[in-house]
Amino acid sequence: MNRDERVVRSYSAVLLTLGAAAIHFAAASEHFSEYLPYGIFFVLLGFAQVGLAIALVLVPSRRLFGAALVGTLAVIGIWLMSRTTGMPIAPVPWRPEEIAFPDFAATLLEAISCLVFIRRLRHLNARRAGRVRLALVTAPAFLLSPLMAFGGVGGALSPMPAAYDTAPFVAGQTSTSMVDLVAPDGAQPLKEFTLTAALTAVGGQTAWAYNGTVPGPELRVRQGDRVNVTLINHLPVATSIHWHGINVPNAMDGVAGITQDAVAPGGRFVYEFIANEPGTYWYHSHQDTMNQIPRGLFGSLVVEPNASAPTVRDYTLMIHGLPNSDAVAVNGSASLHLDANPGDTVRLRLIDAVSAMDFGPTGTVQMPVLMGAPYTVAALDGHDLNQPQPLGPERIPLGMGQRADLVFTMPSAGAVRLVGIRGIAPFPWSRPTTASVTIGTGPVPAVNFSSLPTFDLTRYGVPAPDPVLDATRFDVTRQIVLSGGVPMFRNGTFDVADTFNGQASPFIQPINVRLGDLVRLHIVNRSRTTHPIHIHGHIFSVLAKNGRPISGSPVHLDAILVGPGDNWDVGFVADNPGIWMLHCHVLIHAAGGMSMTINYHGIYTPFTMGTASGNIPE
Ligand SMILES: [Cu+2]
Repeated sequence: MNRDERVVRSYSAVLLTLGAAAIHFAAASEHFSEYLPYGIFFVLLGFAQVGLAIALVLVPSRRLFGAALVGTLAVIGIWLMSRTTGMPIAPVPWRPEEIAFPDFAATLLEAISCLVFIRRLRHLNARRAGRVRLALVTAPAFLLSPLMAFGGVGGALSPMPAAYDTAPFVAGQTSTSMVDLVAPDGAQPLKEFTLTAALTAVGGQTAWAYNGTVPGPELRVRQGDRVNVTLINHLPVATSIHWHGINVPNAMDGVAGITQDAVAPGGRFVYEFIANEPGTYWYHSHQDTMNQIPRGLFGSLVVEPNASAPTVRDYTLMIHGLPNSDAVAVNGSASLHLDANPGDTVRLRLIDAVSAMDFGPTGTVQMPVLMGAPYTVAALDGHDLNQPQPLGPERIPLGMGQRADLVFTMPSAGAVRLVGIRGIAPFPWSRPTTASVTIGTGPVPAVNFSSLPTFDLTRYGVPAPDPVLDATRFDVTRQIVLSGGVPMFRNGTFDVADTFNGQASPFIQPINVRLGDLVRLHIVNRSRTTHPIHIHGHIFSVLAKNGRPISGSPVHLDAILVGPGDNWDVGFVADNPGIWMLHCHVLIHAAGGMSMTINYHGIYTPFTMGTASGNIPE
C-alpha cells in the first residue's frame, strides 16, 4: 500500500468517525433532558470519536487501528444491546429502546469504519492498489459519511417533542382549563353505553375493535338525549374516542394530548354530552389515529330528530376498510343486502371511514353511486339541506370522515343498488377491491359508469337565510395553504411532510379566536391530492368555491373536501370554547403534518403530546 492510498483510507475512516461523533453530539441534548447518564455518555463518546479521528491522521499505526476496531465494535455492541435486551443502566432498566434514524445512521457509519479498520490491519504491508480501484473502494465512505451525518444530525436536532402543549397556561392571560368545559347538569333522558376496546378476531385477522365488532356498535339516540359512554381499554396500548361531527364540550372531544390523556391499558374514561343536533355522525380513536382507525376502532353515531316521525327504513352504511387489509366493506360486508318493500321511504346514512392512501388526485375520495330510483341528498355531514331536488345516478364525492344521507322511495319493482365503493389501491398501478349494497329484491337497471356526473354541493337545493353565509364582515380571517411532499427534519428523521402554510404539526401557528367571533377560512390546495379538512367542535358554512359563492342550499359541514388546485372559503361561529383540532382527515396526511388547533382566548390545556405523556393525537 503506498502513502497516497494510506492517506485516502485514513481519511475515509476519519470522515466516518467524525460523522458518527457529530450525530452523538447532536443527540446529546435530548439525552440530557431524558436521562443524565445517557447525556454524559453521548458527549464522552463524541469526544472519544473526535480524538480517534485526530489520531488516525497524526499517528496511524497497526495498534491504533486495532484499538479503533475494538472500541467501535464495543459501541456498536452497546447499541445492539440497548435496542434488543435493553440496558441495566437506563431510565427503565432492561427495556429495549426503539430504533430512530439518527442512531441507525451513526451505527451504519461506525460499522463501515470497522470495515476500513479491518482493511488497514490486513493491508498495512500489502500490495499496491490501482487508483481506480482505490477510488471505487473508498467512494462509498466519502459519499455516505456526509450524507448520513447530515441526516443523523438533522434528525437528532429535531426529535419528537417530549411534551408539547398546544395552549399552555399563561399567567394573566389564560384562566380556564379546558378540563372544566363539560356538559351542564340537566334532566335530559340518559342514554348509557359501554364501549370496550380490545383485540378481536375479524375475518381471520386480529382487529382492534369496540365490543368485538368492526365497525363498532351503532349508537342511536334521540335529539336532546344526554349521551353517556364509558370507554374501557383492554388494548395493549393507550387509546381515546373522538365524537366526529357532533358538537360536544371540549373536555369530551377525545383528542389525546389536547383534551385528555390517552386512556392507558386497563383504564377507562367516561364521555358525556347532550345530542342537541340530529344527524349522522361517527366515533373513532384519536390516539395514534393513523394506526388505530385502520385496525378497527370506529363506529357510527346517529341522532334521530325529535320533531319528525322516523323514516320507514333508516339504514346507516359505514364504508370502511377491513382490518389489516386493503379490502373495502360496508358494515363489514363486501355485498350487503338490506330489506325494503315497494313504496317504502328509505334513508341511507353513508359514512366514509376508509383510511385511504393518497395516490392520484381522487385517491382519497369515495364516489358512491345510487342506482334504481331517483333520490335526494337530504343531508351532508349530518346537516339537512334546504329543499333538495331529486337526482338520477351521480357520483357523490365523500372524503374520509364525511357523510351523506340519501333518501328515496322504493320503486314498485326491482332493487336499488349502491355501487362505486372502492378499497385502497396499495400501489398506484393496482386495482382496488369494491363493495356494493343492494336494497330490496329484483333486477337493477344498468348504468354507464363512465358518463355519470359528479354531485356539486355548491349549486344544489334552494337558498335560505344563514347567519354565516349572510355575514358581511368576519372578526378573524385566515388563509390555509395545503402542500404535500415538503422536505423537512421532523420527529427525529428526515420527512416529506404535508403542511399547512409550510409548517407541520405540532408547530403550526394556532388560529386564535374569542367567544362569539365570526371566523373565515380561505383554504388553498397547492398539492396534487384531495384533502378533507376537518374541524372539531364547530360546523363550517360553505361560502364559496374558487371564488364563486355557492348558489343553492346553505351547506353545513365538519369537513370540506379540497381538490388539487381548488380553493374554498368557509366560515364558522366560534361558539364552543376550548382547544379544537383542525386537520386533514386523510390519516397519513394528518400524521404527516396537516394538523393544527383553534385556540380560544383565556383557555388552556394541561395536557401535552409527545414522548413524555405518550399522547400522539394523529
Ligand atoms: Cu390530506
